[in-house]
Amino acid sequence: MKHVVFKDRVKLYARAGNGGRGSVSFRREKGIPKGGPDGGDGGHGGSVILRCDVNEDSLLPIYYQPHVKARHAEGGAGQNKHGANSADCIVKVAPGTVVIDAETEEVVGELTKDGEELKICQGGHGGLGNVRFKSSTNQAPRQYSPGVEGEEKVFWLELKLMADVGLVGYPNAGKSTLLSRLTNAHPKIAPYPFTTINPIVGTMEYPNFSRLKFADIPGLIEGAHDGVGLGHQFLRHIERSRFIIFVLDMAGTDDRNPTDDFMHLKEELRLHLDDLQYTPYLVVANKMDSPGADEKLAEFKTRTDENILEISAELGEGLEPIKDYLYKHFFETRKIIQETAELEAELENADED
Ligand SMILES: Nc1nc2c(ncn2[C@@H]2O[C@H](COP(=O)(O)OP(=O)(O)OP(=O)(O)O)[C@@H](O)[C@H]2O)c(=O)[nH]1
Ligand SMILES: [Mg+2]
Repeated sequence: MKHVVFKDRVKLYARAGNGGRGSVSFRREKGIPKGGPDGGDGGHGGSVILRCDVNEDSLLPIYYQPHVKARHAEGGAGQNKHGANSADCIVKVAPGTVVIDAETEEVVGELTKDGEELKICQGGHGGLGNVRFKSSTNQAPRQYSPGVEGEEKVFWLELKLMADVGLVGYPNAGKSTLLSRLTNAHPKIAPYPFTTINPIVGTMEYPNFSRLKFADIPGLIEGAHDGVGLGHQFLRHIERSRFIIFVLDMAGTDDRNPTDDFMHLKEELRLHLDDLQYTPYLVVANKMDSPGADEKLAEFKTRTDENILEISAELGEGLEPIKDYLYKHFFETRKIIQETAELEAELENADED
């Protein structure tokens, strides 16, 4: 079997810097025989901070370099010198990264917006120098405190792609072919199942420069919600899609029935996450150029009352209606909502006058 690396869930070992040790020192100057304590505090250790960066699109850099550390701070010194703080260690992550404490399995947070930060390991506080322990009864203290140790933790980072449209279908249905036709992406296309093993994102641009991001999600099969065919990993990506396109294989490759496929797919999504049944969707009948496709389409229409668009991704036929549908859904509906809101605001103002 092919060696498969899933880059959408990786481990991160993070360690913050220790605080510097407080100093024990006494003033020594000409003419001042018994100088008081002057040991400064230690510096503060750097923290480990994740920063969301839109230029990152995978967890691959972390997969290859899973250990991140902030440096330890410097100790304090005589003449009340504060030790230097150490810099934070900044780790760039892609938008859609979810951070999970590997020990407790708790979700610590997630980063979605460019520049957003999440502190995952707190740097240690600097220790106190002996000058801090001076009192009326203790004029020459020798006490100090060591710096606090920086936190050290292990995390799982999961990447949920954030796409406008997720392409969902059985293996071989032609999802990647469709992605390559609609967007700038160049996914691998082949006549065997599970060609796509990592989710891929492509961007479609309309003549007026409006853009939609598509995610090509690896083929789903029954039981995916239970982890069959690595289903869990893929279903996670669908959660974030604002719209779903079900791609059905009207050639019925491997003796499958596209109407049954459609019902299974919807059920898998619902079983994975109840809310997924409310994501708006479109059904496309792909491979309408193949023999027997018409009968399968007719069966679909008798067994369901879904609207279905007929296409041949391979021949690039029937794609305009998909683009138009999505344009209306994403841009015009939104515009109408906005215009209605503006109109209402205007009317309200008019009432007040
Ligand atoms: N006849 C015909 N074949 C198609 C069409 N679209 C895709 N195919 C073929 O179907 C096979 C599978 O296509 P892919 O795009 O790799 O399918 P996929 O859904 O991405 O498959 P996985 O990544 O394995 O889940 C390839 O051999 C394609 O050339 C179509 O419209 N008509
Ligand atoms: Mg594919």
